[in-house]
Amino acid sequence: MAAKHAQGAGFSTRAIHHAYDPYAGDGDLNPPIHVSSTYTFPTVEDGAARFAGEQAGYVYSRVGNPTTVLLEQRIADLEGGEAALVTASGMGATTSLLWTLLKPGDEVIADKTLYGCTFGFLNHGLARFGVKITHLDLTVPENLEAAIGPATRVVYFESPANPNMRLVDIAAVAAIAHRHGAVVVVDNTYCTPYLQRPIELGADYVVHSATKYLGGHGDLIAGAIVGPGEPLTEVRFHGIKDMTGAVLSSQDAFLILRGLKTLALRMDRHCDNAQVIAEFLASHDKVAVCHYPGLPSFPQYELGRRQMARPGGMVAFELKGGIEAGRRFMNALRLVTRAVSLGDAESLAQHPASMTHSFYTPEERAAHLISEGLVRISAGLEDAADLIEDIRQALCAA
Ligand code: 7XF
Repeated sequence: MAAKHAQGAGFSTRAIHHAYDPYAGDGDLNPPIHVSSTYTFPTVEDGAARFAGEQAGYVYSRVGNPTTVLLEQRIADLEGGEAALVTASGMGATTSLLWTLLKPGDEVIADKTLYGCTFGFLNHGLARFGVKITHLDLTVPENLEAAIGPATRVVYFESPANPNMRLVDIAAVAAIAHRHGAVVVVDNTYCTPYLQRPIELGADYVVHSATKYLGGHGDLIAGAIVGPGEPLTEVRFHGIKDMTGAVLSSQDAFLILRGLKTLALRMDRHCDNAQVIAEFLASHDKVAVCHYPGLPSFPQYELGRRQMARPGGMVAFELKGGIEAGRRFMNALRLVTRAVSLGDAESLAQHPASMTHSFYTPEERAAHLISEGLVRISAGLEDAADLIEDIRQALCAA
């Protein structure tokens, strides 16, 4: 059966086949989309046994649906984790996990740079419920050793960080966190498991905005959590079922299953295009700095080569003319599309200080290493020559 043949197979084979047997059921090549919110019980005793967890079977789609469960099995396999949960958004993944792991009095140590709404959730959400939030520069793992204490329950970061591309040494940070009894959560949205597998490097949990590369086509909002089986069961029955209700629809789960089939192909093309864009920007005389882990000038180039298979599809840069030049550049773009989000077929450009990271105050952005003039490009799947031509003419206008 294809599902069995996929065991131990390569990444793309598993992304296409893992956990689904096309010869079973009606023989559908594609897994069917299960559209039931609720499931029937042959008898009242069966219903009670399913609620008690004593009988296998579905109960209600807020706790599981065959289409979303297949997606969970596939994502867990690709990330090298024991189990996964899919959620209604990337924020649904982070919030469902942290609401489950934390209690008042606990501390979260997070990197200085985080996606804007994650920063908002920690500092304006969790902090109101008695959780202490500490931001450190985790690009220097020794900073964690100096600050971690008995109340530190979670160490949380993105690598590369959105939007400034700073990398965190996952293995080094995990080793310190584990010595002190804390768990490590890595937001792997920028990389996907094709480029980086944090659990294999020592992280305990991975979260994703599946809205991005995993879905890959800009047509849905979704998230995922990967981690050890038993704690994730608690996240399913507590964090998702009771606290956030951030349940993914089976229709969107199907679209992500479809997206995963081409994940490796797409990621390679995103990386190819990003490398060309980054090299072009880095050599342009209007550009002050270009942040991309595939440039030898990138301060953490060696770390990137060690923990990422390739440098990814995201590029950030600053123009010598600062924020005003950045605005002129963005407004002059014709092919690269002005929009937030990332990981779509279309190349997208956005200005973090006024868009994705506008949830930080200007003072917070300065303290968290997000400069006002930074422009972010998500390299799409178009022809590199057309992207360079557009970026070249927009730089002229800047
Ligand atoms: O809830 P979402 O699916 O939008 O995912 C939240 C999220 C979590 N982690 C990272 C690293 C993310 O980049 C995101 C969403 N970021 C978009 C962006 O940076 O363009 C959101 C547009 S405001």
